[in-house]
Amino acid sequence: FELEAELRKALDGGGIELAYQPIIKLSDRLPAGFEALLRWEHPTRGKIPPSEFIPVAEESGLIVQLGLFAMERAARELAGWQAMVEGENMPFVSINVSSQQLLRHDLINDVKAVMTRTGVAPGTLKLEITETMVMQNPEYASKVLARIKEMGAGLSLDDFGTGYSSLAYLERFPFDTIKIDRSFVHCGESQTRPIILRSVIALAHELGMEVIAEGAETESDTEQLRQLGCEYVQGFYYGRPMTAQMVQQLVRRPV
Ligand code: G
Ligand code: G
Ligand code: MN
Ligand code: NA
Repeated sequence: FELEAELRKALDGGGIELAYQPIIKLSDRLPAGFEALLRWEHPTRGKIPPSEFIPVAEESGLIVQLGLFAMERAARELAGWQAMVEGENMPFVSINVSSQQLLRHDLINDVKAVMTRTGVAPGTLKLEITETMVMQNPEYASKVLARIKEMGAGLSLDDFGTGYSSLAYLERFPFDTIKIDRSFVHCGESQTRPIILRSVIALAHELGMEVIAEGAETESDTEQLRQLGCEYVQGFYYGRPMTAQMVQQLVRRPV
């Protein structure tokens, strides 16, 4: 079984889809947007998790094509959902970007082309970028991200709280959103974690950024995050990654 060859085949012939996980606004408990996540259903092997095929895609360079596919598909589906709702309730979609797309490919023109072709509302297509990606070439990354921001795409700093989480990233790059990593969101009995979370959330807000907490799995996680000032959560408590069809139902008839 050659994963790389199979992935290439799937990209040309089908089997790669997107799942969407709702990002809930805590003030009204409605989905404000969705994170698009790649899914691969192999004809004989069944579901292959991203943790298996993303590394293969990155090593082979297929990630560039895969990432473009995901961006185009997500934007197209988003434009369809936006056509069904009122202006102020426009959902957004955020899409994961890999370092090869950011650093070794023409991400600026890809984003511009996708936004033009699909006609998504300004500011509603967001890119998720990790600190590890920008760290590889901060100089270049900051230029690319500034251009992408100017074009009207959103920028989320993904996996915040892992790695170095240098505060310099908040100052140096034009992120409008931080996504607190799920390894950092559950407070349990910890005395210190809520203090750190509250400060990080307040800091982000004072810098004009929004905060999404990832991996909220229970009612009590969610309630605690609300009390700490967090406005958005993404996690199994409110919803697992779902099909585009399910999103359409959700957007049309909010629960
Ligand atoms: O949904 P799940 O937990 O299985 O996703 C695992 C990881 O796969 C995500 O955290 C993300 O880093 C990666 N991933 C999913 N979709 C994409 C994508 O479209 N592009 C890139 N580069 N990574 C993705
Ligand atoms: O790396 P990134 O932040 O893009 O990863 C998002 C991943 O986190 C998705 O694969 C998604 O399936 C997973 N995820 C989302 N919510 C939860 C949750 O509440 N618990 C756990 N364990 N994983 C989650
Ligand atoms: Mn992500
Ligand atoms: Na994350």
